[in-house]
Amino acid sequence: MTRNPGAITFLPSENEWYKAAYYDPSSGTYFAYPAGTSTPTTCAPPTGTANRANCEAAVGNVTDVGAYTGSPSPYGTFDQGGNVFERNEEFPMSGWGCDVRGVRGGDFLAGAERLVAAARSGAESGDEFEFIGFRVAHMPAGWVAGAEPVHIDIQPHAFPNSIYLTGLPIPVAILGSCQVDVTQIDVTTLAFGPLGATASDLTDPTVYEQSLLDVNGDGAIDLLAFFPPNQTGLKTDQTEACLSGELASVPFQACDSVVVRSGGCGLGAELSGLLPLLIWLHGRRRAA
Ligand SMILES: [Ca+2]
Ligand SMILES: [Ca+2]
Ligand SMILES: [Ca+2]
Repeated sequence: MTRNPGAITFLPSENEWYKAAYYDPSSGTYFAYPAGTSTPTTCAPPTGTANRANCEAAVGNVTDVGAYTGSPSPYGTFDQGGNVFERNEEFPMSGWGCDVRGVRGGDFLAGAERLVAAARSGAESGDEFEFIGFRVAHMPAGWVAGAEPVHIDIQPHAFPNSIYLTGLPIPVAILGSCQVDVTQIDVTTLAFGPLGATASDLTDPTVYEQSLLDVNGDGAIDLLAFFPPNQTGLKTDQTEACLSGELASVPFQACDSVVVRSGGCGLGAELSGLLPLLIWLHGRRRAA
C-alpha cells in the first residue's frame, strides 16, 4: 500500500491526518483533542454539544459520520476522534515491519485517551476489525504530487560529517526504506554538492553489487556511493551538502549536515570520518 505518484484521492499520511484533526489554522496552534480544544473529549451518544465523541462504549457500535454535529475539528472534519480508528500511510515504529501501518483517533470502544494527539498505534494491513476504518482525503484541483522523500547519511557511522576538500572520497549512504527501493536509483544521475560530483565507479557492475548494503542496520538495503571531494564544489562555509539523482525516473534531492575543511589537518584527522565506516565494512566481511 503506497500512494500512487500524482494521486488525487488517497489515504492521508499521518501528518495530514494529524493536522486535519488537531491544527487550528486561524490561531496557528495545535489542540490536544480533535474537536478544537485541549480539554479531554467526553464520550457520549450523538449530540450537538461541543467536544463529544463516540468512544468508551457510549453507544456500543459505530455511529453515522457527522452525527456529533457540535464537535468538528477547526478544519471542519468530523469523527476523527472515536467511532473507528482510521488508517494512515505511516510506518508507525521502526521494527514493526513493512506490513504495519498507522491507525489513529480511537474507536467506539476505547476511552477518550486514545483520541489525544500523542496517541499513536498501528495495525497490519490485512487486519479486519469492526473498529478500524479509514478516511479518504482529496487534493485540491491542480495539485501535483511530489516524489517520496529520500534520506542520506554522509559518512555513515561517523558524526559530525567532516569533509576535507583535498582528501579521500566522501562516502554517502542513500538510505532505503519500505518506500524507497534504492535499486531503482539510476546511478548515472547521482550528483553530489553544488558542482555535482559523480559516483562514476558505481557503473562497474561488481562495484555496484558490493555497494548495496544495509549500512544503518534497519533491515532495508542502502546504496553506498563515494564522491571525490574536490569535484563537489563544496566550500568551507557550507553546513549542508545535498545529493540529487533519479529514483524510478523521478528526481530526488536529499541533504545532510557537513563540516567542510580545506585540508592540512593530516591523514589522521581525515581518516576519523572514514574509519568507522571502514571498520564496519571490514567487520561485515569477516562475519560473512
Ligand atoms: Ca475516528
Ligand atoms: Ca554521518
Ligand atoms: Ca538500511
